[in-house]
Amino acid sequence: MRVLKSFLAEIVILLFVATGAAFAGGQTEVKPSPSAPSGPIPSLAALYKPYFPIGAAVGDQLLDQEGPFIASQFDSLVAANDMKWAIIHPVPGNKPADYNFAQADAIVAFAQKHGMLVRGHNFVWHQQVPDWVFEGADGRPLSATKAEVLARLKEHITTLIDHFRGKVYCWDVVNEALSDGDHVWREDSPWYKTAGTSSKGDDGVPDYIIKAYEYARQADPNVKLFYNDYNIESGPKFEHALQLARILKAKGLLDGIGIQGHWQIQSVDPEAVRHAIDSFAALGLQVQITELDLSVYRWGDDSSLSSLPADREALQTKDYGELFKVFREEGAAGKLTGVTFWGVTDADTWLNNFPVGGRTDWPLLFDAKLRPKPAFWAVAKW
Ligand code: 9MR
Repeated sequence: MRVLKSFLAEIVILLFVATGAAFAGGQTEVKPSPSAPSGPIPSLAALYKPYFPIGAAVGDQLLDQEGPFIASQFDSLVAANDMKWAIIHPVPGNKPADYNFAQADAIVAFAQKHGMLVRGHNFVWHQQVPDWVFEGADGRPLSATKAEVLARLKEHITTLIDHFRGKVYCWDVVNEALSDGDHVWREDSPWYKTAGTSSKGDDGVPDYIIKAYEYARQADPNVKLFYNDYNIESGPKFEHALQLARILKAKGLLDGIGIQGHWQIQSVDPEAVRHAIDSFAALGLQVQITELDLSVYRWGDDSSLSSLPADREALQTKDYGELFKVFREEGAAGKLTGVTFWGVTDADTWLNNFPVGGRTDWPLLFDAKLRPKPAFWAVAKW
């Protein structure tokens, strides 16, 4: 029976791949799908208006280069890097000169001009945070007291929320604080090392996490506060995220969960994603997909392709189509309130440098020349 099942499954895959190859129009070259109408392409933002905003992670340079295209396809933006601590607050202090708002302000101004939403990303992360945040008076790494670290955190969060008040509607307050391994918390984070102990009554949640949400709530009770992480749709990390969400929600400190959505073709499970969205929504939280991309390499595969093979493109098309079916259903049910792609085209994806430096990947809906890929049509036509 099992043999028959796997034989049948193989036939289905072969059929799909064959159709996909025809669909993609050849071995390596990417052509519009036969179902793609000629002429201007539809706007994803317009198509998805009844469901949720469609966002993209950008930098100010990308907006300079591709502004009109981005404004035509998306109705929400997030700064891929420009609101992160290392960029926006590179040196100690709280004078205007200690902050670098220029790039982030350019993104916000663009969004306002085009009537787009802006997500804020992020206050607390173990990456892209300067060493000075954790240095004590002696200047040694990680020698700051917990009180010093928390005071800096409060100043930073309050300044950013004040600066972007009314312009940024939600913030990823804490990003990726959960461990990928057996432990619950990411213990090698400088935040955990300096301010990771937990106060009585906080259910073991590290103080820096609780405090970050408290400072943000105090600074603006109207801005929506998110916890954002990857791989939280299944496995132990899902359970840990659910528990953290429950605790923060019970304290009145959390409004939403960001499931990042850095997935790979063939291994993403849309039904697991649906289950995770349902589970977080059942806590009374909004849920967003915040950093969507679908690598054409399986996790752990460090080979390098020089062009996108038709079979992988077909699988990517299928996965995007299935994911967005779930997204529309969850959006219509009021549970999913946003989907943001981590980049605009395959030319500007972070995956061209990760996990293999310099390797080309094709994880997004538009190719390097801004042409819609078959995956675009799987998302745009249903
Ligand atoms: O896209 C960002 C890339 O340009 C930076 O080099 C990188 C630094 O680690 O961060 C990328 O964005 C990350 C996001 O802020 C949080 N989730 C994972 C994203 C990809 O690394």
